[in-house]
Amino acid sequence: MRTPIIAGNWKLNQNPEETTAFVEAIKDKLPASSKVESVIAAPAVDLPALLAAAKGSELKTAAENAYFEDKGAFTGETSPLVLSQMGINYVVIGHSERRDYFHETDEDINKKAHALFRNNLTPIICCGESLETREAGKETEWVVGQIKAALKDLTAEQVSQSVIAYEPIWAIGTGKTASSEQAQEMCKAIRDAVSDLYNEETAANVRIQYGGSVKPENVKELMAKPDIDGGLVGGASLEPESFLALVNYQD
Ligand code: G2H
Repeated sequence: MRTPIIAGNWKLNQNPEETTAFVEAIKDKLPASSKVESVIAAPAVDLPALLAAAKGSELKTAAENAYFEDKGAFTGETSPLVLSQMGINYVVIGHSERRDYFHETDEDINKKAHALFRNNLTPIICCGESLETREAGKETEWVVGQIKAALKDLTAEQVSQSVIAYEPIWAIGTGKTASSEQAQEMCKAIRDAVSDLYNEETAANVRIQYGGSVKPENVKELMAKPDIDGGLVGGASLEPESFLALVNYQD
């Protein structure tokens, strides 16, 4: 009942010309979005090119970040209001790179989630533990804490529509994937936490992705797990062939 969602997260890669060429190469080979949702999250400067090229295709679009205010004296930020006016579908918030390098807090991420819903955008809310936290055996407590903070004061209906991405920091860009069992275990813990915070129906609706060195070789095994509804993919989303292999994992 949950539609799988595979999202490429390009990070600080690709320019507008490369964005157009990428979408042209994939757009006629994507699965129907009712079967698997295919999403590209691109840098803000590439979004007009992404939207123009994706128009009329099955590809959904995402920004990699947005601010929690719609407008004002916030030099260098990206407005969620304008992303919505442009026709963007999703916004990634709370990626570990934003938390680490740009000092984003759980409170910022919660404010961003509210700002997105205020503007009819859907958040992809990232969470995940460091190697240190996992080695201390505190990973579930840590991740559930991040989720509780991110969802604070959202309604059950908003959480039902949300996407949560579990990305263990030690598996990001390292080539080290969490085993499908480790990924499933945490995605289930997140779903259980949503059930405790809201109700079973909300937990059954929220889509949970795994991220961290997802590639064509491991996507099938991860997607076969009952609580993994998708992938948030960095490195392996940068080449059209590889992205197509990911979104067409059911074939
Ligand atoms: C995790 C992921 C994309 P990669 O950051 O969000 O990147 O697939 O390169 O590990």
